[in-house]
Amino acid sequence: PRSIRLADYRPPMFLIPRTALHFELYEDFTLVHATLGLVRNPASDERGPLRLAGEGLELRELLIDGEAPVASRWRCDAEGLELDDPPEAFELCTTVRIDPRANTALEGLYLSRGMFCTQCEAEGFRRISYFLDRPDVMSVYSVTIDADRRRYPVLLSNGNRTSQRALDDGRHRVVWEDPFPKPSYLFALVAGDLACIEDRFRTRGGRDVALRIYVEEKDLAKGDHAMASLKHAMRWDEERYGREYDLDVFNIVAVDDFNMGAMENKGLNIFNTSCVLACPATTTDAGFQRVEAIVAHEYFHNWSGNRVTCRDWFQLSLKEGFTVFRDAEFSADLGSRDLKRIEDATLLRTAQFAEDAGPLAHPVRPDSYIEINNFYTLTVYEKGAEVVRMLHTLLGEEGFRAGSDLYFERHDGQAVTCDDFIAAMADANDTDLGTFKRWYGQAGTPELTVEDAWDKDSGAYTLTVRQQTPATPGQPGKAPLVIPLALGLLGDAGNLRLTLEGETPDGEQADNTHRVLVLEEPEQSFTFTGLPERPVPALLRGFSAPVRLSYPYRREQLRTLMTRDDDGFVRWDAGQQLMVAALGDVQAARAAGTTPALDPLLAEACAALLDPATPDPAVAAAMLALPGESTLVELAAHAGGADIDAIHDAREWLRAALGEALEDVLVRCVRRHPPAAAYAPVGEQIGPRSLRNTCLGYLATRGDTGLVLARAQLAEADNLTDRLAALRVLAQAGDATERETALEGFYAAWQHEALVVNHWLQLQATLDLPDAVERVTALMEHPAFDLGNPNKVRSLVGAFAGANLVHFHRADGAGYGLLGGVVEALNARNPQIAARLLTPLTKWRTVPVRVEAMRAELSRLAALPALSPDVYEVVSKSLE
Ligand code: BAL
Ligand code: ZN
Repeated sequence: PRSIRLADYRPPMFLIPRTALHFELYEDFTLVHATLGLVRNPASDERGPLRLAGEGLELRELLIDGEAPVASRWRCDAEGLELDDPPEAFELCTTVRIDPRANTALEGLYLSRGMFCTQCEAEGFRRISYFLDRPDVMSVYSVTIDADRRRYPVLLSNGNRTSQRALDDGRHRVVWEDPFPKPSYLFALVAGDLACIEDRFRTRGGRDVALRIYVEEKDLAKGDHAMASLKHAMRWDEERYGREYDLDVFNIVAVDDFNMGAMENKGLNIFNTSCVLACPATTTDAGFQRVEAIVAHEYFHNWSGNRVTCRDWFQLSLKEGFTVFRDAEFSADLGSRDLKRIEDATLLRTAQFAEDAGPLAHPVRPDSYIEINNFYTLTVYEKGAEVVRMLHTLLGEEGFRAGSDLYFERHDGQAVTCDDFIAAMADANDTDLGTFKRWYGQAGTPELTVEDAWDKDSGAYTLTVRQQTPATPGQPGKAPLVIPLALGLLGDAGNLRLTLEGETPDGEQADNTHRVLVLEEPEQSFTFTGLPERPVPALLRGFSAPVRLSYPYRREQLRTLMTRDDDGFVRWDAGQQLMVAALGDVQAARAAGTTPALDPLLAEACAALLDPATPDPAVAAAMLALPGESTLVELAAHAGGADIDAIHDAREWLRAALGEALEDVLVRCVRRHPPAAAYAPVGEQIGPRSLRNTCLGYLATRGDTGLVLARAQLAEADNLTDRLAALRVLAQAGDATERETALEGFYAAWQHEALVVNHWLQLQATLDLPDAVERVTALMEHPAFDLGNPNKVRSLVGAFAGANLVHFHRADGAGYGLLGGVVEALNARNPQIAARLLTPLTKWRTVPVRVEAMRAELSRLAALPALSPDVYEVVSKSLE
C-alpha cells in the first residue's frame, strides 16, 4: 500500500456540479444508475486521463454524452475507472451492480438487520458508484430510490423529499433532492421497515423544520431523549454561533451495525444505536449524556463540516476539532462545566497523550496516511478540539465568535483548509496567528516545567516556565508553541490579586485574580509583584492547554489547591496528584519489602469529600475516583516504563486501604443518597447516584458490607446505572457462585436488549479474575456475541484489551494472542474495526517486560497474507 501525502495535493481535474442517482434495491443485489454532469475545473491545469474512484463495482453500462465510448478509450481496474481525453464538459452515465448483503466492512451501502444503510465517510461512496470521491468535489444531488414497498416502506436520502409513488410489482419510488452542494462523503441512503418519532422545530428565522428519528418499532420508546437533545442543540447553535438549520426536514436513523458512533450526512444523520437510543432500563447516566453530546455533535456538523467542509482528508480536524469543541461547550452549558472539563482532560491525558507518545503519533493535521480511516483519532478529534479551545482562550468569546462568523461567511459552500480557519480567526481579530499554527503541524505533547522564586522583601513572585516537545516519528526537532497558561495564585486568605511587573497595581488588571499567560518561547519568566505572602500557584486552570505540566508541589500545597482553588479542574487535578503520590508510596514500600501505609493527608481529604457539607456530589464522586490504570500506565510510561502488575497492585491496595479507613463514612454516604423515587437522567440525580456508586466501589473491598449493599441495590434498582454498579461489585467481589448467579440472572433478564447485553459483555471483559482471558474467549462463542457487529466486538474484545490491563498483559502472552486472533479474523471482514482494535498492542514500548511478546504478535500479524491497508498501516508503523 502507498502513502498519500498532503504535499502532493492537487485540485481535482474535473468538477461535478450535478449528480443524479437512481437506486434499484433488491434483496440480493442493487443497481446504481448514476448520471454525472462533469466540467473541467478551471483551477486545474492537469491533463491526461480522468480517473474516477470505484471499488467492488460491477460495471454494467457506461455512456459519455449518451454514447458508449470506444473500448480503447477507457478502462476499469480494482480502484476505479479511467477515461482518455474527456471532453471539457460532458455527461457520464454509469450503471453498476453491487452486493450490499455481502458488505461486511460496513462502508458504502450495506444491510443491517434487514435495513439498507450507508456509511460514506471517508471513502465509502466509491463502493456505491464511480465518482470523484474526494471532499473538494461538491455536487447537488438528486436521488431516486426504488424498493419493495412492504419490506422497505421507508426510503430516505439527503435533503427534501420531492416525490413518492407506487411502481409495479409491489415496489415504490421516492425521490430526494438536496439543494446544498456536498461532497460524496455526506451522501446517505436508508431503506427499511422503520417506525419514527416526530417533532418540529421553528428556527429563529422562521423555518418550520420536521424532525424525525427512525428506529425499529421495538425501540420507539427510546427516541425521546435524542429528540429533546436535538432541539436543545438546534437552539444552542442559534444562540451561541448564530447558525440556523437550512432544510425543511432533519432525519436521524438508528442502525445496529455501524463502525462509527454516528455520521453527519446532510439532513440524514445515521447513528449507531448505542449513541441515539436511550431509556432508563437500557442506558446509563453516562449513556444519556453521550447521546445528548453526539446528537449535538452531528447536528453542529451541519455548519462546521457540511456547509463548510474539508478540502482534503488531511484537514479532517478542520471539521472534527471545531465540532468537538462546539459539542463540549454545549455539554458544559447544559450540564456541569467543571465535570465536562475533567472528563475531557482525563481522556486527553490518558489516551491522547499515549497516542502522541507512541509509534502512530501524528500532528492534528497529518502529513501523510496510507488509510484515512486510521486517522479518525484522538489527536485529530480531541487534541484538535483543544487547539480550537486555545484559540477561544486567546481571542476571548467575542473575538472567537467574530472569527467563526467570518469563517462561515467567507467559506459557505466551500471545501477549505485549517489554514483558512486560522486566517478567518486572525483577520476577524486583526491579529497574527502564524506561530499558533504550529499546533496543526507538530505532533507530540508539549512539556511545561515550572519553577518559582519568592522574594519576601519585595513581595515579588517569579514563575519560570520552560516548554519542550519531545521528538515523534518523522519529527526529530520541535519549535516552541503558543501556549495559553491560565493560572491564579492562592494565599492564606484566598485568591491573590495579580499584578505583573510593569503593570500599575490600580490599573485595569488590578482586581484580577485569574490570568492567562501566553507562552511562546522555550523559556519565559513572569514576575508578579506586590504580594503579601508566598502563594501556592494554581496552574493550568481549566486545563487551558493540552500539555504535561510539572511543578514540584508539596502534598500540603495539593491539599490547599484541592479545597480552596476557584477552578474545578485544578481542585480535581490536585486530588489526583495526591492519589498518584500515595500510589507511589505503596509501590515504593512494596519494592522495599515493607508494609505500605495510607497517607493520612489523603484519607482526610477523601473523608472531607464524603462530608454531607460537600456541595456538589457529582464533583465529589469525580474527585474520589482513583486515577484509572490507563492513566497511571501513561504516567509511568512517560517516566520511563510501566510495571502494570505493580500499578494494579498499588491501586487495589489503596482502594482497599481507603475502603477500610473510611468504611463508616462511606456507608453513611451511601445511606444519605438512596435511589430517587423515579429515575431521571438529570443532574440532581446523576450526582448523588454517581457518589453512591463510587462509595459502593470502595465498599466492595469490605466483604459483606459491600456485598449486602450491592445485592439490595441490584434487586431494587429501576435503572441501568445502579444495576451495573451493583452487578460489578457482586461479579468482582462475590464468590464464584454469587458471580455466576448474578451474571446469569442479568443476562436472562436483559438478553433481548442488545445495548444492555453490550454492557454485560463489557463488564465481564473488565473483571479482574485469574481466568479473564479464558472468560473473554468463551464469551466470543456465546450466542450474544457477533463478530460482525462492531458494538459487540468493542464491548468484549476492545474493552478487554483496552481496560483490563493486567490480564491483557498476562505474562504468557495469552491476552495478546486473543487480540491478534480477533484482528486476524476481522482483517478481511471489517478492516476498519480490525485496525482500531489493534491500538493496545501498538503500545509495546510502554511495557518494557512485555516488549518481546507484544512485538511477536505484531510481527505475526505483519506476516499474514492479504493484510488490509488499514491493518498493514497500523502494524507496520508500530513495528518501526
Ligand atoms: N464524521 C464522522 C463522525 C463524526 O465525527 O461526527
Ligand atoms: Zn464529527
